[in-house]
Amino acid sequence: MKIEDIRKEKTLIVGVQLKDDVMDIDDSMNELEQLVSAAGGIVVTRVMQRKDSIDPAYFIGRGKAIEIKNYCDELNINTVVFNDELSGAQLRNLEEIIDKKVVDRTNLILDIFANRANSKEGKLQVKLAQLRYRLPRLVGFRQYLSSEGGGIGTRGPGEQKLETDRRHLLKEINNIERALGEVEKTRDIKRKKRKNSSLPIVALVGYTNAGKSTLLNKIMKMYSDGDASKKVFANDMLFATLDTSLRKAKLPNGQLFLLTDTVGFVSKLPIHLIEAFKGSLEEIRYADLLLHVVDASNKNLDIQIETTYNILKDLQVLNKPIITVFNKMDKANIGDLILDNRYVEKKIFISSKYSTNIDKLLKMIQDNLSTQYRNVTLIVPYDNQSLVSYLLDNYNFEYIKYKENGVELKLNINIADYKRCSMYLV
Ligand SMILES: Nc1nc2c(ncn2[C@@H]2O[C@H](COP(=O)(O)OP(=O)(O)OP(=O)(O)O)[C@@H](O)[C@H]2O)c(=O)[nH]1
Ligand SMILES: [Mg+2]
Repeated sequence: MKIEDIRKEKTLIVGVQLKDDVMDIDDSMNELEQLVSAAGGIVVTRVMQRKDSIDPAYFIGRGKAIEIKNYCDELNINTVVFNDELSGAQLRNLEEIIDKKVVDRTNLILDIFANRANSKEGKLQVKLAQLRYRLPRLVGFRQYLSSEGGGIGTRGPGEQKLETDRRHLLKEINNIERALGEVEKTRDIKRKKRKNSSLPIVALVGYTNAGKSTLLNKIMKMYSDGDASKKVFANDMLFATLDTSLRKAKLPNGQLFLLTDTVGFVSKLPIHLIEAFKGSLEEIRYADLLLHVVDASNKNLDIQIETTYNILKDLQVLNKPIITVFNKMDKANIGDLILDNRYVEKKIFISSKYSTNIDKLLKMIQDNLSTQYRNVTLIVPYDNQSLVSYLLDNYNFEYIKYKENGVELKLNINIADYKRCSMYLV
């Protein structure tokens, strides 16, 4: 163990492999270990069990639970993390036998989100998800919320004040829902403004750690329209990005577009979180094109692709054009990739880190957006200054000439604006 690891919360992780599980248990437990580390813990040991079905009372077998208790005592571990969501009864029964803090996968993910949320909206969304998760589990939680332990699974905005009383919880859920409604109104206004500016929106989506934020930063570095210094946070940890961010960039043909980064997905993403984040994930709904970023070096990429698609389906955005962007090709072998995946249609292989094929990707974005754009020459009369300034704000021009009868402009214009300007076409 490294010195900086000594202060980290020591955990034991538990996983069950059922017959029809698609993901190999070792890979699944590796991912859980990364999640624990994202929550600030360290995994001391893992316990796995193959089973035909889940035990309704203990999730694992009762004997296994006793075994876990013994490990914890021997290795001085205070936190046990399960790779699945547990019911209130299971939580309570397990805590009784193991006599340590028991955290399930859902609570672990909620905990990471609670730590990472930055914006007011993000914090509210996570808190709402936490309260909804805790509501049917009040009994299981009372024990360690009131203990001094704290740590993984107990964090969150205002957790000290978190009353375990049901009625109080319901009231709080209500308040947060109302506050979120207010925030959403402001976002709607922002979105309307954005829609009015009618720049096409390209959204980065995909599994956590696929490289979405790295790609956004790279595109901004190479194709930004103006300030390229506003980097988004990218890091080798799960859920580095929680807040949606939006940047303006420029296609090779000069056309401006908006690029948005979104929260990454993970398998078994808690339903409460998807629900709570639907608001900000809605940004994806307004996109004209989705870039599905895939970590090509991950051997479970087909499961990751499937997970992403299931969430996109949930968000009802599968009708949009999608380009599958196989990222991290510097670490992957093209021959190993599953290219006939039924979800993959348009595809490109890139490395965000080493800037490989970013230019080709931009060309591809351009081609996929351009069906909605036309190359035109306009002469706008001088008495329609507002249209001229609107066009100046939102487009790049091949040229601008000031003529006797008005301003002559050559540009790629979107269909909506094309209609608006049709009387000025040359
Ligand atoms: N080798 C290699 N590493 C990459 C590449 N692109 C990104 N990475 C690394 O992958 C890790 C995750 O990158 P992020 O950009 O934070 O991933 P993300 O998809 O935004 O992740 P979340 O925000 O957690 O959803 C970082 O350590 C990056 O440096 C690449 O092309 N090659
Ligand atoms: Mg990110």
